[in-house]
Amino acid sequence: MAVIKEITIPDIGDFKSVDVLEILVSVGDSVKVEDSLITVESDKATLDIPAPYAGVVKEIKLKVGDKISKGDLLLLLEVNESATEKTDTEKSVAAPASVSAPVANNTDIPTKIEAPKPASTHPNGPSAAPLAPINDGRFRKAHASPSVRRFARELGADLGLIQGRGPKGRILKEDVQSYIKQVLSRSTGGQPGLYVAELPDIDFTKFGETEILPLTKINKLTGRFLHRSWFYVPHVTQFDEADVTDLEQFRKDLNKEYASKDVKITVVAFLIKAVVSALKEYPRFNSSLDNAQENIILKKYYNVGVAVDTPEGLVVPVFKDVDRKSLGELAKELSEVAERARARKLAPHELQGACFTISSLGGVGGTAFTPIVNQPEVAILGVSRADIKPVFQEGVFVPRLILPLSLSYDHRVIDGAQAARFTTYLGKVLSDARRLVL
Ligand code: CAO
Repeated sequence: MAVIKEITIPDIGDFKSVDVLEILVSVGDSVKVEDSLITVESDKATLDIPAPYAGVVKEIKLKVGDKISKGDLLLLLEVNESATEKTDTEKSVAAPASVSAPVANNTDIPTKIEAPKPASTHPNGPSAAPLAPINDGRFRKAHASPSVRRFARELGADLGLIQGRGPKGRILKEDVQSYIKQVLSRSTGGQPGLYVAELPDIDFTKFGETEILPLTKINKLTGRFLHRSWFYVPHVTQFDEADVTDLEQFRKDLNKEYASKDVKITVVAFLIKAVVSALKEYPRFNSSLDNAQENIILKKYYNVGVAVDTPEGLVVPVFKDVDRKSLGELAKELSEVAERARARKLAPHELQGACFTISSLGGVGGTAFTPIVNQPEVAILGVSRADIKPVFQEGVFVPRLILPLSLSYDHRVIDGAQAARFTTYLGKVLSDARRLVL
């Protein structure tokens, strides 16, 4: 006889109040004992919660993003009563099915999901596109749930080569599928696939003393996003200079006025204003390329990300609707948000929805750099330290404060001439600061 069983979160050891990352079943699905039901993630690892019985999913009581702990109700499962008398094997699955950690030095990596190594060519035969052989180190470091790891192993897909489109860059089952499709389609098109040579595991202690410094969570997440952008976006960087002599004087004057309001007008606040003006003049810079690479999605809102250097690594909070904010409001928000970023107190929504990013290293130094486009945006403005330079004006050299600009852009969306026009325009508005605040 069929009965409805309440399936709760089993004892998952150190995992308390962890995030539900993925729900792996839907209402109406039939599951077998040990099939993965959901994936959760803590700071250290991801793990799948398995089905303790075989049955049909009747109702799901959680959603992605919920925080769960032992005993929380997961779902209602219709099971045959005889199946609820657990066998010895079934009892052993009260604990999570498998755990995987994105951290390279984590020792909890399960051996039970390790499948035999695939051959270096796809099983379809010698004419099929070569799949790069799985590099175990790279595979282990990839951010994916145990079920996706198992799936990738079965297909012989190296997770280390796959770009994740899930939350926090996690690799989803669909990402593995589209990777395989891509490799296969390359073979049918007669084009050679992108074959990345394996990274050798090097024992540096052979050459001298070393120390292991684990990357922070932010380092790892940022690294994945940057790598993805670097991989997909054909980058070009346009360098230019803006004469900010008058802007700097204006900023100093304003700061005298604002001193009593406890707000410091920074260079970055002006840069945000200048960027909005340039995005309005050149709307193609306020766009994204769709994944099919068929259309450009133009945005009619103005959200600007600003890279903030924190002790844990680089974060990019997003300042929303900056076209509607005054210079004073932007300056205040910038200092408040940068402070919270450094204290790791930003909410996820504060890091989303940017149209364009500014990376200012002006407070640190340097003359130019080549920032990586924060994909799906199509351009990023790098700003270096302003310096006094001699500028030839009306027959004489005069000292002017010159701000170096480095605009990296996605060459699939933006042509070189457009980029040069964009930075020329930026230079013009930055040299005429009063127009910016009108
Ligand atoms: N030229 C000359 N001086 C500059 C300048 C520039 N382009 N930009 C800032 N400065 C000055 C400021 O005026 C300030 O001087 P005072 O204290 O005398 O007024 C000083 O440098 C410090 O500025 P700051 O950089 O701390 O503050 P900011 O408001 O200009 O920038 C923020 C804020 C959050 C952008 C910055 O603190 C930061 O984190 N920058 C690093 C971003 C980064 O890491 N990018 C790299 C990403 S790519 O790997």
